[in-house]
Amino acid sequence: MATFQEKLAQLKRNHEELLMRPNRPLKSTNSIYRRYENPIIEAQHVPLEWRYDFDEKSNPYLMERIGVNATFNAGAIKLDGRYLMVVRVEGNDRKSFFAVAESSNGIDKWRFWERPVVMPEWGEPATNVYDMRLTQHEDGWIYGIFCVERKDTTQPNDLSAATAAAGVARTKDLKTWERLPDIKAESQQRNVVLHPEFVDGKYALYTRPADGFIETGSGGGIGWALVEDMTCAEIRDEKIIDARYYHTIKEVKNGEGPHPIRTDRGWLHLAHGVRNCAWGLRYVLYMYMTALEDPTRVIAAPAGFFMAPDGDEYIGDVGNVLFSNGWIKDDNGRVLIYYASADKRMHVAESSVDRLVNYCLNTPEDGLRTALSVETICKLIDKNKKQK
Ligand code: M1P
Repeated sequence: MATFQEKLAQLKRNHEELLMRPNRPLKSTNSIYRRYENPIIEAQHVPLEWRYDFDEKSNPYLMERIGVNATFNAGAIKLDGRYLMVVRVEGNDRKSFFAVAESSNGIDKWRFWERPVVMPEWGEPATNVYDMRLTQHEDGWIYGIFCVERKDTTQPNDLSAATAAAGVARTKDLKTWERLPDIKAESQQRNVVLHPEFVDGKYALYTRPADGFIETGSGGGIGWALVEDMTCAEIRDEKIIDARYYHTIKEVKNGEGPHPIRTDRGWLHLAHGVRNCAWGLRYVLYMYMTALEDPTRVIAAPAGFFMAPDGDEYIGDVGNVLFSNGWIKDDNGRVLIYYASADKRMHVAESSVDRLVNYCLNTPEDGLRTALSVETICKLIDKNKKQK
């Protein structure tokens, strides 16, 4: 029988093997992006020190003491040549927290830093925090905006009643975080994202107004609001820039993903769209572009989804969900899209600015009626007939 020390050594070897596992690109099925074979961060990547008590006296069976359920919905940033993700780590107790993971190539060998992020509280302590969007703003700070969930005390008898607000923190190194006041808003807010540049001398926010915690209700889609000061931000004049629409992939709700990427042709956006079906809510990723001189003016809106769950990605805690709140543009134009499947684990897909812009500017828009979809296909057939 293996001794405690032998079992511990084996556990550490297995963990190290997982962390060092190389990943390889899959053949692209659409020439827009290519997925990678393995998820890049799973619950098992979380350091053993966070989960196991290594003391034989108190843990003779070498049991896992603090289980981790999922690692998903990560914000991403490239800092001093290092690829970093602020991962949403969810314990078996359903509480999410943030933890930074690092890779030297942005693809594989991701490793969590020694400790999770200790995020200072602001106001009424949150029950849960999640889905951080990172923005290196031209003011010199890196901002993290995330969902702050609290019990809705106005409905004491409904144990599922909650409120969502946008929490804000800023940092220079992802190690020390200064918590700022939550963004004031009339409606519930999730999926709030800070634009990387000043607009008219103000900070610009992508918003997602909602009547309730789950239902967006009268909230019409992805909104936009300008604020003077991130240390006391308030959403006042909010306008919808990317509306949800009947019988589209964003019929029920949508939300901005990571902050948009500046390109020569406009701002490149990644977002998620949600529709309902007999299986429940289906979350897919879609793209759109807005004008450089006016980031609220949509200049391209390719029809349908850009990425939807595939194979094992369907299965997890919340099936039929792809979600992305992080991507990184390299200096050579490579774009690494970090996305989570089924609220469970992180993946990467690779593309480039040129490809994504070409995809956005040349993919037909949604005609919103079946006859127009057929007309669009027929036009393409006719065009192809002329190619000899
Ligand atoms: O379960 C799917 C997603 O649901 C929520 O997203 P949204 O606010 O757009 O509905 C979030 O809880 C998100 O974390 C989760 O992945």
